[in-house]
Amino acid sequence: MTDTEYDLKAHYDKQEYMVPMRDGIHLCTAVYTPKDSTSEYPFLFLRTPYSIKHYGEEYPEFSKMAPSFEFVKQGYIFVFQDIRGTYKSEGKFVVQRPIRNDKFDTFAIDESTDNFDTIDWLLDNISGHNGKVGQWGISYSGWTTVMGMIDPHPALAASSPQASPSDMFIGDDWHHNGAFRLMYTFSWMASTAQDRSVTTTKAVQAFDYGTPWGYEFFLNAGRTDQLNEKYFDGKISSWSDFVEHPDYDDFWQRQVALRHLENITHPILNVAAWFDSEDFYGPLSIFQTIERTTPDNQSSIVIGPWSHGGWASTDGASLGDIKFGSKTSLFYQDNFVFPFFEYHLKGKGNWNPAKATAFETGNNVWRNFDQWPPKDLEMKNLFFHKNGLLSFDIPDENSKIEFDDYIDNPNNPVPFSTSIVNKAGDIWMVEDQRLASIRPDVLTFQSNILEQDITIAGPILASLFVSASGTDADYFVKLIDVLPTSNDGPETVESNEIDATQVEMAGYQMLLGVEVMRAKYRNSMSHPEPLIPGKITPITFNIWDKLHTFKRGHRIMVQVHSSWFPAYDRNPHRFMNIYQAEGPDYLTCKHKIFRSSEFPSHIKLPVLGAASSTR
Ligand code: PG9
Repeated sequence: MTDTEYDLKAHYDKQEYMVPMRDGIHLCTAVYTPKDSTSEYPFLFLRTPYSIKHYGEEYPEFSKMAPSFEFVKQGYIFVFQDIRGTYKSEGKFVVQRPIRNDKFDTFAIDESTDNFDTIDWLLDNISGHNGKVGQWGISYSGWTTVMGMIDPHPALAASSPQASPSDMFIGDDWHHNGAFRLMYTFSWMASTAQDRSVTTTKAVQAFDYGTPWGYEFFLNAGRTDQLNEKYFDGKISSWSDFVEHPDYDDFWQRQVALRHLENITHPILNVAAWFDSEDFYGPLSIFQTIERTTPDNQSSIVIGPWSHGGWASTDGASLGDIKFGSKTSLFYQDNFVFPFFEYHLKGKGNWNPAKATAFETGNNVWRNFDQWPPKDLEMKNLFFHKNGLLSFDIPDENSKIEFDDYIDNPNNPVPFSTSIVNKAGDIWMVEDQRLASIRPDVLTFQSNILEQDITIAGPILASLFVSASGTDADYFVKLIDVLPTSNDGPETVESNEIDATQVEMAGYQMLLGVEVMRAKYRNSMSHPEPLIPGKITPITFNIWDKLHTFKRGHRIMVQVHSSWFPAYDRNPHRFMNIYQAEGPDYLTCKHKIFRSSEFPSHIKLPVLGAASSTR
């Protein structure tokens, strides 16, 4: 039998149940049980707000059942549930419902109690199980997996949260360092968060943007705080909740999953992707929090060169124009997620992973580390210099007039991608930055041609000294790997980088990492402070982790700019509630980025010593 011939109905029975929760609400739950009754099987559980999709007697494609086909072949009891308030489940949907305040209130509910109550019900009502439950899910379902890890049911034997957000104000779907991710949040809310009055099996009608070009749509969309009324007849109450909380207040802090991750002692497999445009901060911070709070944990992380969920939806051999030399998703499926659950739920095979396994882009190899970030890192400063040079030498000019400047016009913001789209996707996370480099509102610094490989492993920090003519501003910092051009000399060019099929890659500026800081949050996300026009101000922030080798013959590039639209909303350059900004509020702003010995703007690279990992 080949994978494509597999007949799910011949191997699995299906039942759909309305499972009661402790407050009397029922959640729609589909259970697929192996027909083979000679063995007992563990549950593999997934909870989603996006619909279990196949209701009644309908079966999904077998490839949609599990993290890989191997699970289906080996036999599990697959359980899928619409979470509270979504699709066929009763109750009210609350986007990322916070953990209940009072854990002693026996009727208080949240996603963690719904998780617990469902597992309890499954154990009592489904026959043929072995008493063990594994839970997994990507993104929102990764987050519900994390909720299940909080005060877990004793039968929960293994959890794999994959690309789960952890903090929606700091670094996941809705905001990064307080800057609002306009395009993504709008499309997500339009499809997932519309208030409903009755249970349904149908998705809402796709939103009609009236143009394929999101840049144009959002430039003309109007005040962010009025978009719910304007486009959705006020039916997205979460949009209104969001815009009523422009700063990092209790509304946002109560949703932070990390606050509840204590004593997580059961086995955990965290999964993250280097080029995840939605949730990279989440899985990394979840892993790191468990490391900190639970010294005797059984948690590990695998980080691959994928887009959001790409390890389950692609073979992982490439992303956009970038090739990774092997099918990295299949490597992960066969060596991580399948053995993890087989071992912990069935006692089969072995599970003894490194604490962190990460794919090194640039060199295209998997590496094992006994901690993340690895030991033996040397933080090396890469300074901005005149004429767009980036160098490890500290600038020697001791002058306040050593700076580069640009004017950001919010009515002509820097586009986040060259694609004409109104939903972002992920390819922009590795997109060629050449078109950004030539814009006058983007500053570009690049190193000389590297004479030897430089491998970085861990968090990259941006440290800017800026002044602005306005009272608020955004600063985006991008780290880029510049591939050799034929002018760089044949001896510096790896033969597999510029070949007949990849000529366009010569000089390619591959985006590697990017982050923004909304300047009013530079000292506190909860207590914004204006910039003082013209005053030199330090702004530092994390542009998060990478494992990457800049190869000999390449250059390292950094770009700095002040808009990236419509991935992020525009900063009006006025200290105000940006959700209320409209036409005349948007001012052009002159930005200066300083590069003297007194104000040495730079990025800090975590340079890896040779002996810190195994391959
Ligand atoms: N990144 C999406 C999400 C996760 C959690 C909350 C809201 C959105 C997702 O892909 O599910």
